[in-house]
Amino acid sequence: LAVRAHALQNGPTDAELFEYVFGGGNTLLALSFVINIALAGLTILGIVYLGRSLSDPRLKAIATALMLISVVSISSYTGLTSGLTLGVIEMPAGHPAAGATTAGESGVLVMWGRYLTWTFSTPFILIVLGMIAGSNWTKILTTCAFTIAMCVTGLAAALTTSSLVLRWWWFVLSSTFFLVIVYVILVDWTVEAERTGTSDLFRTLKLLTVVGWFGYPILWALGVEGFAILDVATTSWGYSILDIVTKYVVTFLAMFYVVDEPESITGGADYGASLPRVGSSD
Ligand code: RET
Repeated sequence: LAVRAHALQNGPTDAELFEYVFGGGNTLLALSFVINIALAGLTILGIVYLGRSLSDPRLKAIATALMLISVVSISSYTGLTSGLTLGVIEMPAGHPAAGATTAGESGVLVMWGRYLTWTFSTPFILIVLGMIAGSNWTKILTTCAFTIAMCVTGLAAALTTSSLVLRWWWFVLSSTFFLVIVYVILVDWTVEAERTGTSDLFRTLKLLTVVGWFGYPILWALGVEGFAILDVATTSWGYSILDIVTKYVVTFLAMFYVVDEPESITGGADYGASLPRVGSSD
């Protein structure tokens, strides 16, 4: 990491990268960052407004986890916008983008801040899904650990310049961790949501999450990090649009449900609810 940090320091500075993105000619790339700052900000305000009268601690925990997704996101996109979490790296021999130049330096633009910050945002998405399904903390924390492993190895895949084979080996490792998460969502949590009585909401969130999350490795493979079929601006828009679906759309769907049908999410006394279940006498 120290070597990597050194290499990134010897590349263009954050000020040079900011100038490259916002100095004209890269408007599309710039917009893909700024739009998400706006959407994350609006989502935070939306949660504050919708959740203003929540009283149950379990529902408050879900709303807080939802808010943290956008808190991480607004910080992530601020990092990309400022150029701080962008870098220019030279791809290894044999990579389709080997020999490319960006902002006067040899190499391609990597948005490494994206992979870094997913490490902090994706666990909150899984906490929300697991809590809505009424799962236990062993399974929830297992998925959190695997998403952290997935994102860190994804970061390694993006930043490895020593060998093309190792870049793709990191990709395989990351994808394996991803499949663990998909398994828990599709198998365990689907059954648990039925038992909890939240399967109507869970089915929608599951679809958006599983389909949306598969978009990320596909985009990685098609983008500049992988086969370099898509250019950087298109790749960035791809990630930004996936983020809109997997974060803000998921957040508002969950938030409306939490507010409209609180009793089905608290799941009753078995799940530590402090709200009495509607129609129950205890
Ligand atoms: C990478 C590349 C390596 C292989 C795999 C990946 C998966 C990334 C995913 C990211 C999800 C991000 C979300 C962010 C929202 O804040 C790292 C692209 C499997 C699934 C949902």
